[in-house]
Amino acid sequence: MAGPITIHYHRDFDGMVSAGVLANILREIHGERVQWRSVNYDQRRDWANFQRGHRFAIVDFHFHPKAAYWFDHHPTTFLSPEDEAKYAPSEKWAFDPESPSCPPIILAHAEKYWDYKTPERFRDMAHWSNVIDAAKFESVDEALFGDDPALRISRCMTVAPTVDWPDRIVGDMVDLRLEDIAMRPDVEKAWQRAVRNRDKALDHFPGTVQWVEDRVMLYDASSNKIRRERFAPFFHHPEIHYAVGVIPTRSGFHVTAGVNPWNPPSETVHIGEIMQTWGGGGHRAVGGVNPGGHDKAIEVSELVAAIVREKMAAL
Ligand SMILES: [Mn+2]
Repeated sequence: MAGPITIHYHRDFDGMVSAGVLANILREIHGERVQWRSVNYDQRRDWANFQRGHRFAIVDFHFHPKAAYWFDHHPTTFLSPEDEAKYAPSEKWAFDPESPSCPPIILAHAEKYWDYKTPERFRDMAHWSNVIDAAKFESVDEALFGDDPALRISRCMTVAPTVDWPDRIVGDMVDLRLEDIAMRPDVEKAWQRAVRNRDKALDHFPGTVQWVEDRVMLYDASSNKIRRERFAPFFHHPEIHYAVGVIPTRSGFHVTAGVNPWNPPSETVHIGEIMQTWGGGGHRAVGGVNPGGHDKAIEVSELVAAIVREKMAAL
């Protein structure tokens, strides 16, 4: 019998569910001994040598040709044309960039290839993975204030007390329901802290707004002192169609732009294509670019906002 297999997963809600689901499947169907650990973007630097000599699986993260099992839905999954050439759908690998999140890919695959019977709690987790990863919330209020167990656990990730804390959540997801996990005292404590952060971020946001014109907003949240909440623009200004802003990253500044999911215009512009002008990218609805220093990021954000306004006016 081979040694244990390690599942490496993307550290967000659908990534954790993916790890829990695959761990359950490998244990129940394949009789594997399974462990799990999250991956982060820094580990892409020496991707070819990732976990060399070990048996591993990867879920909701970049394709690796040595992965014993691999499942993902990110269109940017292949780090090189060489890697992409090594991929073909198989009994152990599946890729579906159309899937809103990763767990449904794994469950469909296991039912098809391994005669797996998906338990109800995994259907529930897969449903919430789709909602959260594709931001398909019914309203801005649900996105910000929803307290379903899945939304609590997802928001807790913003204040994970230790790097290996998500591993404990995955361990619970293998066997427990979301309701049971959300009731754990450490999850409840993290949730309370995350809620306080959210409320601070919502309070801070109006001070970052530069202007709102023609249903386009420009904001500058580049200060490190400002807490950020992804949907704050649409909470404070539900009438806008687009928000464009600057936020700090670990290595500089990021210009982000996105459509209001709860008030899209009747005809949309392609944000990802606009961002390509400065070397960025993204989808039609949302995109971003890292133009370098602070002043450059501010300049690019102003240009992006102006282009979005122009294109909207021309529709
Ligand atoms: Mn993910």
